[in-house]
Amino acid sequence: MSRTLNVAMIGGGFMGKAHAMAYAAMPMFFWPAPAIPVRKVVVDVTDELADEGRRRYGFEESSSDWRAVVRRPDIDVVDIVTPNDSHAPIAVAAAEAGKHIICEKPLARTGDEAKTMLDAVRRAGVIHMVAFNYRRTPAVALARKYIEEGRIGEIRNFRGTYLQDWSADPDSPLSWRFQKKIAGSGSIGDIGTHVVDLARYLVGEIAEVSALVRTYNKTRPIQSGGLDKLGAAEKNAGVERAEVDVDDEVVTLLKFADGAIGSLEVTRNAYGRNNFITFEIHGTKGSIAFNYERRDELQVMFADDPADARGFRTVYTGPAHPYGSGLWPIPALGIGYSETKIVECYDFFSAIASGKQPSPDFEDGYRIARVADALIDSGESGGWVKVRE
Ligand code: NAI
Ligand code: SOE
Repeated sequence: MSRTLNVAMIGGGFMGKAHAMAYAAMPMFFWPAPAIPVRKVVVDVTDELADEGRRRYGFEESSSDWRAVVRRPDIDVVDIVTPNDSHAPIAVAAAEAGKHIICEKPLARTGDEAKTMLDAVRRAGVIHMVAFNYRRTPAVALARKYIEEGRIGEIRNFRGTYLQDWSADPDSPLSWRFQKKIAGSGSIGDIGTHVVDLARYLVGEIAEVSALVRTYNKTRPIQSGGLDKLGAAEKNAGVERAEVDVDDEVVTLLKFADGAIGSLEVTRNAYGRNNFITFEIHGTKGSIAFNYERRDELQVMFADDPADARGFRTVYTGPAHPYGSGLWPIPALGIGYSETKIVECYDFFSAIASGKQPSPDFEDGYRIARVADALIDSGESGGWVKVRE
C-alpha cells in the first residue's frame, strides 16, 4: 500500500494550478504510486485568495500564513510556487522544520541566495527538488538515454533556444517578472534557466559564458494586481509606466567543462514564437534535435545509418520510451505540459519514498543560478566570464 504524504502548497497562481493538477493525477498515471499526495493546505497572500485556491484546486484547508503552515507537524511536503523573491525564506523555514521541498524555478534570484537554500536543505537532510519540468518531456529523457548509451558519440556542440512573445508588446504590464527585486533577472532567470538545465542534463557542466544581454522594452505600464497574467493581449496604453530593471533578451556562447561548445538564445520578444524551446546536439556519431512545440517527437540522425537512408528521422515517443509505462499506451497520442508536471511529481514522490535525492535538486538549482549570474556579469563586462563553483 502506498503511503500518503500531506502537501502544503504555497502560491495559487499559474504554477499552483499545474502542481495541484499533478498531485491529483500522478497516482492515476503511475500506479502503484510511490506515495499518494494529499492536497492538505494551500497558502496565498490573503485569506480570500487562499480559500479560492482551496475550492479550485481541491485542497482540504487554506491559509494566508505560510510561516505557520510550514511548521505544522502534519505537513510532509512543502511546495513553493510563489514568485522568486519568496523561494529562499520559505525553503529555509521549511527545511528547518524538516519538510521535503519542491521549489519552482529559478531556485532563487541569485547564486548567493540559492546557496543559502542549498545549505539549509543539506543541514536538514530532507529531499529537495527544483521544478525544471521540461527535462521530464519523454523525448528529452530519450535524448539523454541515447547520449548515455553513446548513440551520438562524444558531444561537440549544443545549440539551444527559448523564444517567447507574450511580453513582446511594450504595453504588456510590469508584472513581478519585470522587477529585479522580485524576479532577480528577466529572460535569463525566467526562461533561460530552463535551457541551462537541459544543457547540463544532456551535455554537462557549463564552465564559461560570453553573453550579449539587452533590455529593449525599458518601461511598462504599472500593473494593478499581483498575479502575473502573462498578458501580451492585455492592452495598457495610457496607464502610468515604470522602469523595467531586468533583461528581456540574451544571446550567449557557451564553453562546457568537458570541452564541448555551444550557444543559447533567449528572448520574450520573438513575435510568432510561443514556447519555442529547442536544442540541437551534434556528436561524433550523430545528432539529436528537439522542439518543445512538437514535443512528442525527437529528431535523430545516426552517422552509421546506411548511405541511402542518411538524414534526420522522427521518433514519436510512447510506451517504449522513458516514462512510457505510466503515460499513454500509443505513441504520439499527445504529451502536454501537464504530463511533464505529472512526471515531475512522480519523480519527486519516488525520491521521498526511496530516500534518494532526485534530479534536478537544489545543488543543480544552485549551479544553474551561478550560470545565470555569469550571464548577467558577462552582459555587463562584455567578455568571457567563468561560472563560479
Ligand atoms: P503567478 O503570479 O501566476 O502566481 C503566484 C502566486 O503566488 C499568486 O497566487 C500570488 O498571490 C502568490 N503569492 C505571492 N507571494 C506569496 C507569498 N509570500 N505567500 C503565499 N502566496 C504568495 O506566478 P507563477 O507563474 O505561478 O510563478 C510562480 C513560480 O513558478 C515562479 O518562480 C516562476 O518562475 C515559476 N514558474 C515555473 C514554470 C515552469 O514551467 N516550471 C511556469 C511558470 C512559472
Ligand atoms: C513565462 O515566461 C513562463 O511562464 C515561465 O515563467 C515558465 O518557466 C515557462 O515554462 C513558461 O513561460
